[in-house]
Amino acid sequence: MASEEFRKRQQELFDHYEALIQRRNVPAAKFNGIYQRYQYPILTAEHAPVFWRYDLNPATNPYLLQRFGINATFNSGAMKWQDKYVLIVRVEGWDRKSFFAVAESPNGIDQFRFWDYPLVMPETNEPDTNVYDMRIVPHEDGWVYGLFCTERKDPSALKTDTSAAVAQCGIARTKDLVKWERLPDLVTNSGQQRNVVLHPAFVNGKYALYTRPQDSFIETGSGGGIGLGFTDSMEKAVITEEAIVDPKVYHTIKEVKNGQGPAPIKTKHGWLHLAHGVRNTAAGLRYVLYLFMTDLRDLAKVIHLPAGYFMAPEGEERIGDVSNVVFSNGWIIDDDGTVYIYYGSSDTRMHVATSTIERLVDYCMNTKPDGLRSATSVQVLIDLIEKNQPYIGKLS
Ligand code: M1P
Repeated sequence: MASEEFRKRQQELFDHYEALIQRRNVPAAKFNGIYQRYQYPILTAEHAPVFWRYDLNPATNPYLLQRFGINATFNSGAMKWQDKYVLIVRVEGWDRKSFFAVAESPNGIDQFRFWDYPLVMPETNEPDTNVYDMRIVPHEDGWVYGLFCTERKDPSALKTDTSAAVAQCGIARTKDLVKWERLPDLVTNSGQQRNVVLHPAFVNGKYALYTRPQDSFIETGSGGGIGLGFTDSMEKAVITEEAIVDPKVYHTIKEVKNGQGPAPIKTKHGWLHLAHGVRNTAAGLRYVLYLFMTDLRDLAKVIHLPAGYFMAPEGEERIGDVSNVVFSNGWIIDDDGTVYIYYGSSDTRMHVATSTIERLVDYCMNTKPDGLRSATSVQVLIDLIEKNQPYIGKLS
């Protein structure tokens, strides 16, 4: 029999949870014309159902203690599924293990509610220590693929080194987002892979994958850049050659490393890509998002690459478990051209920003590329000021 206090606290937990889920999101005050941020994060650790976190039986949990702690909900794959906006969320427990769980919303900007059970991801013969950052892609072959990072302890690490890991690309597929078939991990020539993304269409009868070859777990070393490779099959995916499509570049937002975000969107002007770029600072790594476009006929050819970042961490986004990070591995495009950009901030929570295909393509095609020197940036600014002379101080 539950105590009065137990019942009261239980009621508070349910009320708090329901109020959080029902809270309507509102556009943030600031708007840069490119995309609209929203005031509230769409998912936080507190969005995890009460029945995931508490044993609700007063006989086995008389003090109503939290039994399964959720630390963060971030870096989510995204797709439209049966008219709902669904995220395959990276949920991380207090034990530091990440797993996937589906959250759905009726409108893409608020009321995200987790499905009752987390996703059960089958393992290969080599069990995963940690899985995260799924890119979910409905491919033209009829399957919905989830490509994610699988992390295992580095078998060649010294005994004293208890943090060295090997990251590789795990692959699974589904028809209903509930039952997943695990396929063998991607095989490439690179010792480590993260941020591998399946292109949604066949290319010359092959599956195309964006990769991110790297030498060690954190450092990309010689392999930095977004690569592109092809495989005949996803049931035994092997990439023998990776062409670097978008390299890391000195003194840019992707000086240290970069990685493809979600699968690119096809537009009439080219494939639209969202990616993250990383640079180093005295305060540690800084992760920002950027956009670029590739040729419709030649996926390896970058045709538009605006200078700098498209989105950088702001306000509370700047702070979390790994501060100064925005990271995206999911976006949804609606039939009316609205784009929902889902991004995680500082490895802690999820947000949405909205835009349209027209605005994002305009941004890509009409923002100057990086001239790679201060002087070239100054010239771009002067050109704009001069172009603006007839309009300064007047409303158009
Ligand atoms: O902690 C920041 C990000 O670090 C990794 O990204 P990358 O492979 O580009 O360094 C990922 O672990 C990502 O999940 C994380 O947000």
